[in-house]
Amino acid sequence: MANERSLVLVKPDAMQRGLAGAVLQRLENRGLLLIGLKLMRVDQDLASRHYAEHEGKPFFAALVDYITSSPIIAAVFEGDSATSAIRNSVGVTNPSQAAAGTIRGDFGLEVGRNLVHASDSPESGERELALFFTQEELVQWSRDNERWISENP
Ligand code: IDP
Ligand code: MG
Repeated sequence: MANERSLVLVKPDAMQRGLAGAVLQRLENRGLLLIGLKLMRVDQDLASRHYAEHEGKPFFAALVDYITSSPIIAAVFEGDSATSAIRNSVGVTNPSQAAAGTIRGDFGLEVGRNLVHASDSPESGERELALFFTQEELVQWSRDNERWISENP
């Protein structure tokens, strides 16, 4: 799907460890277009809505505690195949299994401290970004060097 949009969260552990810049830089470096960015706290209500699919699972309470425990950075990236590109850069859910070179594989060890959230489908991306951003907060812009990032900009 052309011009997919994906929600990325720099989770509390990455914030506490001073890794926000490193996380965002890896996605920016790939050529994904940043169209939304904010530093914020996630409250219980937002956490429950964002992670609704995990309600009832054994780790749900710990997950809500984790995501609400410190400020996070919410970001929206746009691009062709943005969802899979970002998920590949993020690595698999459990950092101990994540490939070296991925964010989780390079910076994490445990599933409950896996540094970053990334939408798992274009549909999830649209649902999730609407929880974190208003339409007015998303910035439509284009880069002067787009043709050096995309063959068909
Ligand atoms: P994802 O973040 O790679 O998409 P999901 O399966 O959607 O992974 O799980 C959402 C989040 O819930 C994970 O990123 C992780 O923080 C947490 N989580 C998932 N599975 C476990 C678990 O088995 N124990 C503790 N936390 C978990
Ligand atoms: Mg997920």
